[in-house]
Amino acid sequence: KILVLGSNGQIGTELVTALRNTYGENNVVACDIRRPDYDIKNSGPFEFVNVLEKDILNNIFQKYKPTQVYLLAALLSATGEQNPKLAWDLNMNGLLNILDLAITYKTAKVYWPSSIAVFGPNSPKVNTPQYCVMDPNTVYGISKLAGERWCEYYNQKFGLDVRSIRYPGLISWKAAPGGGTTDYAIHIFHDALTKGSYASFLNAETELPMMYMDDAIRGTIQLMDAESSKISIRSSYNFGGVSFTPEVLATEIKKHIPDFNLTYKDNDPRQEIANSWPRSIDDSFAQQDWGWKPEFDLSKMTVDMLKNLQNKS
Ligand code: VAH
Repeated sequence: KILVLGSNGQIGTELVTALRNTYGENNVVACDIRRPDYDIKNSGPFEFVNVLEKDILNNIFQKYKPTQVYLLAALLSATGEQNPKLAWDLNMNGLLNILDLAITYKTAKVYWPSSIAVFGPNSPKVNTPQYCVMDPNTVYGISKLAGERWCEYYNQKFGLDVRSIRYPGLISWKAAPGGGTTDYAIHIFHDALTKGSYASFLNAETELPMMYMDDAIRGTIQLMDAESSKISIRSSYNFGGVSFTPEVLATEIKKHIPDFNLTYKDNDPRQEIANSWPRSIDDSFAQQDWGWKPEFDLSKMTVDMLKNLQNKS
């Protein structure tokens, strides 16, 4: 059995579907603190799980004896800044609970997402390398950097096969985003279609590393399927897709919606978070170790987002 904890989130929603397509619906157990409210087709097994309740978690491991566990439950950057102690508690103790139970129940593989949020103001901004100064100044980033250290520790000390990717901002249409700084790049598409305009909370020059969800899901499964001997990074892999600013994204959208109008809101706290992050990522380790290669550039992503959002509404 495969457990996906945080199955209702932006990544979890799509990862559950992808894993069920590969391993069979009844072999992937969706776990979250609330039932999926989006998709009645998601009829596979579901468990109410709070990753901070170790006794409930222990019962779930006991019941399913999972061969793989994906821990996606977390508070993201913007929400985390509104609730720092909860963000630290959930992101950190949730991970430690899973790492311990994976050892106890001899789980073959564990997946845990990190983020470009582990980089900070003094990290190199362009083509940020796998190894460099990392001074994250959001609780989310601090928890992800600490989490990476713990993952590598459990691999080295206990031989746990835990794998991780530093996701850039992820763009998708199936599930709503959850409190991230990069979410402007999702809302802009919804508003372009429904209102013909969007007011961005990040300024025109804010270039951030982004990736289409299809690429992120494919890369995640590619990493999990790779031979363990090929995995040279046990903290978390840099992962690059495409970098752009709100201005560049709006220009791309205008190719399809010519009178789309982008405006800017200032004084949003997310601007400060975005300013601390890289503009682009060097993911040569992922390319070399397990053959990573993105498929969606900005133009292909824009076409796919607009097409699917139009069909969805
Ligand atoms: C966030 N979408 O904005 C997440 C992600 C790199 C960004 O970690 O917090």
